[in-house]
Amino acid sequence: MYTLRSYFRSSASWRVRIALNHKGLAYETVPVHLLKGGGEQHASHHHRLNPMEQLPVLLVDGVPLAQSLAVLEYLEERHPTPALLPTEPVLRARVRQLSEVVNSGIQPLQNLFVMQQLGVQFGVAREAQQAWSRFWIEHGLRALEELVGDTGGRCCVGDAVTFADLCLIPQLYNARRFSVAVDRLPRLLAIESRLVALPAFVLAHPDQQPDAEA
Ligand SMILES: N[C@@H](CCC(=O)N[C@@H](CS)C(=O)NCC(=O)O)C(=O)O
Repeated sequence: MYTLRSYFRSSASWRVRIALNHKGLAYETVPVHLLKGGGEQHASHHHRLNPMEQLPVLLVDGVPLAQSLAVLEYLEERHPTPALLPTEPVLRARVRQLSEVVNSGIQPLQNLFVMQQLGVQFGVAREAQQAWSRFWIEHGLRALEELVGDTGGRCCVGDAVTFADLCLIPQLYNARRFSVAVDRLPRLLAIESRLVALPAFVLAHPDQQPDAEA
């Protein structure tokens, strides 16, 4: 029923992998390499599935769904338990707020295509591209660190796993890849240490994916 077009290090794909695992849903992974041959996401077959030429794409009986948060909302509606959103409306909005800090406030600014275009269109050197990404990751994660001071318990919002946690974990992984000083984010690190022990998160980690590379 479910096929996930994914790349092992894609943070947006990672969010969906955690959700599928958390809800105990079987799925087949179809790896799409984001770098090989200029990026398989730009191939015409993938373009037809997602004209944004991005991952993830979740095929539901062959119907392509993209934009990871829309996919998470679909999974939550179709498979409500175990839930990834609280029931109380303000808390649901909080979860979505925190998720969007990552989804629209960080990830799009540090995405591969943005960095590539900084180089190709504007002649930005590799080190400066990295500094650009690091800046946006630090900016967003510091906001998240403050926010979980109000909303957080064992997880980003309260004590149960929500969409916000699914967004946080891959973004912290990216932060380390860009040499962000994550030790300045103690609340986020404490939440991370609890989440990474959960089976749904363990199985979704890039190292566990069929296309994992050293
Ligand atoms: N808002 C989108 C972001 C999707 C996205 O940027 N995916 C990245 C991987 S995490 C991608 O496919 N990048 C391809 C590229 O930059 O060319 C979502 O949540 O699905």
